[in-house]
Amino acid sequence: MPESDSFYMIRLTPPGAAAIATVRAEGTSALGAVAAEVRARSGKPLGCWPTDRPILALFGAEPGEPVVVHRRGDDAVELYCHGGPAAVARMERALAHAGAERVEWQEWVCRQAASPIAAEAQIALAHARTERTAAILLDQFGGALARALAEVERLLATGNRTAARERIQALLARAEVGRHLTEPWRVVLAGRPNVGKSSLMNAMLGYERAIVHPTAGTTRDLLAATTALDGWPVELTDTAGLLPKQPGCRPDAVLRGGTALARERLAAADLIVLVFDRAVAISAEEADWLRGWPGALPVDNKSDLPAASGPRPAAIATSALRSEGIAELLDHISARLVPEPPAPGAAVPFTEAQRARLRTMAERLDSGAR
Ligand SMILES: Nc1nc2c(ncn2[C@@H]2O[C@H](COP(=O)(O)OP(=O)(O)O)[C@@H](O)[C@H]2O)c(=O)[nH]1
Ligand SMILES: [Mg+2]
Repeated sequence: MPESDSFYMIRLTPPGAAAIATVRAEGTSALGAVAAEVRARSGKPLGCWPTDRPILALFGAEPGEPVVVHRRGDDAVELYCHGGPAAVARMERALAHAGAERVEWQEWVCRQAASPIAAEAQIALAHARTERTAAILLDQFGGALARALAEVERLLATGNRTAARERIQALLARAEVGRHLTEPWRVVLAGRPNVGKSSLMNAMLGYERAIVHPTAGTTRDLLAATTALDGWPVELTDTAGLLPKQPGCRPDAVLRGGTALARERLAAADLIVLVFDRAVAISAEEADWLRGWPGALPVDNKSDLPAASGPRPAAIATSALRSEGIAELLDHISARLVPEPPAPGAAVPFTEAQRARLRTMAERLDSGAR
């Protein structure tokens, strides 16, 4: 913690240009140091400024930079300045010159928070991309996970190992959701060239992210776009297509590179959407992919065309061309990613350390250790 006569500053807004940036100065000498830099039209010293509302003031040497200042008590003050990096840097330089130590916002959050879990939730909230994931993190900030863990400890203390193990299992069942509160789910479109993967990607996103062309091999690289499906953050990746091993098929080096990247991305995917062209019979290679990725979601695209004869897998029918079946496809994807969404207020472990701790507890209980 800082020395008794020192103070520190925290940038509370993320780096980069924005309309307004917030810098907080805190510590016993914070008010004195800021007072030397700011002046209000009333001429009153900062120590006399109200704490229930911000005041428009000027910062620095004449003519001074307009800032909004909110005195937060006797040892904390927040400065809201123009959000451009130069304006923030100038203010921070002046505060550093007056003796401010820089503290990162994460550390400041940890100092302020009621508990370590609340601090972690607040930090994770800064990375939540959707309202739905933010609401789950807010529940954890409000104590949902802390209460569930306290209950596990109470059960263990009273020798109720079976009930404790069940509670831990229920928490671990939400581990995947917890992981994706701050990282998007990765959904990868795969299939032969020309089946309509790029068209489906565009239809799912609602804008033209990928180039669509009748020439096979149009998509030669990975194309990713982040979107939200049913309130869950999802990174959709369109691939170059998996090349059929046909005699006479001579893909160039770029396309081969794109295919290799596609395979890498497929290995790391949370869900593979395997796209077929309904107007073409399923090839032996496609049948192999179906067997090789039993968890993949099969999609029969080009439902506007007559179906080719021959057996086909049970699949969701879509026409990317006519935007048909897209809503059903999106519903199926979100149901696959989150089969059981946590109920409001449910406890969800949201950091790797929390999940690891729960797994260790489960293993110890299973092995009969105390
Ligand atoms: N009739 C029909 N054509 C489609 C459909 N989806 C894509 N196509 C066409 O199929 C060709 C290949 O599409 P594209 O999205 O580039 O396929 P990709 O190689 O799998 O990415 C293009 O000419 C598209 O216009 C569809 O649902 N119906
Ligand atoms: Mg494509």
